[in-house]
Amino acid sequence: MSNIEQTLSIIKPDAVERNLQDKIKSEFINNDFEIVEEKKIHISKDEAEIFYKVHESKPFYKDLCEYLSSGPIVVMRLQKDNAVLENRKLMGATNPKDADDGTLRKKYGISIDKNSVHGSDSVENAKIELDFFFKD
Ligand code: IDP
Ligand code: MG
Repeated sequence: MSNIEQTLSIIKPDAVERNLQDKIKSEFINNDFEIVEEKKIHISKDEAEIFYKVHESKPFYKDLCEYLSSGPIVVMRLQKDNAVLENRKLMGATNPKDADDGTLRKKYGISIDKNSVHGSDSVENAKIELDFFFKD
């Protein structure tokens, strides 16, 4: 049975800065994701703090919010069968050093903070995160 889901993907500032957005977008398309909506934006630190609120208590929270608001990002509404899990698999581990060969973070990530992509971690969070960027 099919289980079509949507999930949020973000191409983070380190990847946009290196002009990797087309390469990363073709990885999604080649892996049968549909890019339903996308936009290139530059969010403020306040917006990043709301987006990453779940990490508020972490020691890296401030740096993380400064980083996500440090330059343009590309946000995408991705759709596929089991999109949330499939995107997490394609992204690879949080730390590019630990990511499997062939994953986006292994191929493009620089470090644990500059790891090139974000992906929602559950169907519930995907809804919240998609609403945050694509209110319609
Ligand atoms: P995820 O992006 O793989 O879901 P999370 O644990 O949700 O990982 O963390 C969100 C983001 O915070 C990561 O993508 C990474 O950029 C950053 N981050 C996570 N852990 C650390 C850390 O220990 N030091 C610095 N940055 C971190
Ligand atoms: Mg996460």
